[in-house]
Amino acid sequence: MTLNIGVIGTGAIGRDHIRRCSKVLQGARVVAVNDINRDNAAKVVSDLQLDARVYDNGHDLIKAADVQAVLVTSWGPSHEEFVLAAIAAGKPVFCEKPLAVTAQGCKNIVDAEAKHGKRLVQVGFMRPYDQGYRALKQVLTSGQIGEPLMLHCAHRNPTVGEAYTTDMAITDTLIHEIDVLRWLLDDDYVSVQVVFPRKSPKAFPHLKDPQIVLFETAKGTRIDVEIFVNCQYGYDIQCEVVGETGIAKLPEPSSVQMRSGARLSTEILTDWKDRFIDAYDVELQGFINDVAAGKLTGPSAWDGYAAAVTADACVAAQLSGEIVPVTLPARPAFYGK
Ligand code: NAD
Ligand code: NAI
Ligand code: ISE
Repeated sequence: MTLNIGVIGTGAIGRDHIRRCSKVLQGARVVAVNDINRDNAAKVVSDLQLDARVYDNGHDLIKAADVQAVLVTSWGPSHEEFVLAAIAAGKPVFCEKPLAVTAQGCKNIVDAEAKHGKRLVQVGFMRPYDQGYRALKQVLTSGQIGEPLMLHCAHRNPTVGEAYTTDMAITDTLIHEIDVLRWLLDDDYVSVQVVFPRKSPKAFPHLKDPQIVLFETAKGTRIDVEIFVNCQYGYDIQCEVVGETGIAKLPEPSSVQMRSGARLSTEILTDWKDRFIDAYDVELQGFINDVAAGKLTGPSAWDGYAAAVTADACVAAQLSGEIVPVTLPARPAFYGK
């Protein structure tokens, strides 16, 4: 069976996901595309030589009879509306992070999905599909370094555009760590504080960059995450776990070591598309397979909600400078353990 997919949002990641659904993955094809900028959508169809119809709005695409599943890759503030419409149409939907830009928006989705009675939503949190994070989790669960006591993490982008604002460091960037560290540690956050170091002159005047986010978890683990989105030198994701008896570090992406010009060097990637390319393939193939099997198993709307509750607390902590509690309601039975 081939799954007919409709894609809303044909920007950077929308185009990349369309490419992988059309050229890399098995069991799916893109039959419909939409973007608020129609030329963007039409260009993807011609560039990739797709047999796909361009829709003038996302809601018509969702309702189209030949669209069996929906990919939402438009910008964050539009996600909630499209995911709710897909649920109303009873169609499985893969939504890029964030599921919605506020916790209330995610709660609306969780409530609609529960009312529908069956999981229809997968959120594009791809890091738990990354081989490096999986290997790190394996080390932690094997007990080789004892219980985790502290984590030192960094999320660095070379540059960001002028539209990127201080709160997006949380809702767009840190949201990946918020999700993956909860999964890695099998723990929940209880409080957060944000501190602002000296500002980089490379950032636009309205943006506070870098930032340091300090979490405490229910088990008492302390986490510091540096977010630095104008670091200039590369796309760099770091995660070091300090345990009772040792230290475990996220592996670097593999790269050829060079001796040249009196230097020993390895390459650092510069684009998020390359850093997690395999993880994106695995997460989306998982979605396609799960839709065919009739049961979604990837990151759920509840995971999207849990991340958004934490993100709301982080944004409040940015504004107040105080330590802000993170309070997550108990997970409903609908979403499993
Ligand atoms: P982008 O700005 O390049 O592309 C977004 C596209 O969506 C644009 O073409 C825009 O015109 C379109 N769009 C916006 N609102 C729309 C609407 N209401 N209906 C239809 N189209 C709409 O952004 P991007 O980098 O591709 O990011 C898109 C989403 O993917 C974001 O939510 C982002 O957080 C997420 N993302 C996730 C990852 C990841 O690592 N998982 C990486 C990049 C982006
Ligand atoms: P982008 O800006 O390149 O693309 C966004 C696209 O959405 C644009 O083409 C825009 O025209 C379109 N769009 C916006 N509003 C729309 C609407 N109402 N209807 C239809 N189209 C609309 O952004 P990018 O980088 O592709 O990010 C898109 C989403 O993907 C974001 O939510 C972002 O957070 C997420 N993302 C996820 C990544 C990941 O690693 N999982 C990496 C990068 C982005
Ligand atoms: C982008 O949307 C992503 O998801 C990238 O993974 C992240 O590094 C970047 O900061 C976001 O803007």
